Amino acid sequence: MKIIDAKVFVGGPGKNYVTLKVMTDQGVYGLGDATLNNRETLPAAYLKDYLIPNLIGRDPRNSEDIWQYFYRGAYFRRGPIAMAAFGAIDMALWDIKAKLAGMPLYQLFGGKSREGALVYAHANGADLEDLMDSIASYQEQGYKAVRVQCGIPGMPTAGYGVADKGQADKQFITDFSGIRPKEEIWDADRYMRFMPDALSQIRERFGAELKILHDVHHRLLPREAAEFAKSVEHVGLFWLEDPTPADDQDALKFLRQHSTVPIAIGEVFNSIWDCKQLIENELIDFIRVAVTYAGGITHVKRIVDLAALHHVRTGFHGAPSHSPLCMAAQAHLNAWAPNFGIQEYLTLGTAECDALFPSNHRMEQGMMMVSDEPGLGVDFDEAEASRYSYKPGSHPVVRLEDGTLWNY
Ligand code: GCO
Ligand code: MG
Repeated sequence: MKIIDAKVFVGGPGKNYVTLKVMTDQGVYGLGDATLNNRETLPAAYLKDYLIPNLIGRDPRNSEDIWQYFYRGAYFRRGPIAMAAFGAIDMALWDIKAKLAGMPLYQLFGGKSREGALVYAHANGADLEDLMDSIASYQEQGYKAVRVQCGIPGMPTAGYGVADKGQADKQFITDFSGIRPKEEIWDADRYMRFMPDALSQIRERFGAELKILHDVHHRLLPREAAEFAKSVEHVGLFWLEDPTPADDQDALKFLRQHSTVPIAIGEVFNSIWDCKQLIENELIDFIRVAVTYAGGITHVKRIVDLAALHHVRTGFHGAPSHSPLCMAAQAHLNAWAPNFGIQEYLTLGTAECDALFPSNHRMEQGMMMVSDEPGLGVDFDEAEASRYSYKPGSHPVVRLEDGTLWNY
């Protein structure tokens, strides 16, 4: 069996999905995702200029050897662009393998460990009142877990993950007004004064059952993060996400000495080497890698297995920018993983997106139900794809009030 061709498509409804289609001489094809948010053209170029010419002619069933060939063959290790490109090929090859077996992908990992995967939605508000309404609306839709982000009084710009007043139900996607990032202001003192009490009020209003998550988005210093974590312990958070940038993995030891709040880190990591120390030293409780950004199923499954040895559960990244193909790969891992924790979920569900990526993956009462179709269980409509093209966009950058550059 041989790979005879592969094509890359860039575009989508309000996003720049990078979709790889790998064709074989037996008519079976596989789909993979290389959507690196805000840098989408780069994995697409890597795929087209280097990887695809070296993929044609290979046996698609040898997904391990092909992964090693590209990873080791690059000589220069890791990096989000390369790992997203390898990830797309890897996903497509697992899709082919499972289609050949006539089984949904999770069967090749060891079958189902659960019927549905718990997901969390994104509630937000320009102020606490808006945020409370947003949480209530997700609860009404059946969500059992909600990430809560709130505008901070006195802070000149809204803050991470927060929409304008009355706009909380708008999905957060990239700003497509151009390639030059907007700027936001961060003020740790105002945040530290406001957010712990806001979280307490949310717990009081919604009661003990709601799983509450909060994302600091890499903005605190290690000492501030420890103080913050300590001050929200009584809230009983499901997790506190990215309290510090985590480039300095040792810094998390300090936080751990001061608080038992569950910590989730890893959405910006792209290899097992980025999280090995955090996992082995048991400095985190949830690993947040995404199958696309971290080299595909072959590599992420290794991370999940390492995490399982250290009581670290999964909480895969699933921001609005993630393609349904990445979400499907994660749905199959979620169905199997003995150490599954939760899944961030925002992608599926718009009519245009469903038309581009038809699938039977579905949501039921705050749980993601995996498709039983052979393979990843997602198709790609090329005629729909021809309606979309690449749109330049960017994440904001963040500064302190005096102009110092900070972490988005
Ligand atoms: C999350 C993330 C995202 C990122 C985005 C960057 O927890 O979902 O923090 O919102 O900001 O994925 O591309
Ligand atoms: Mg995050």
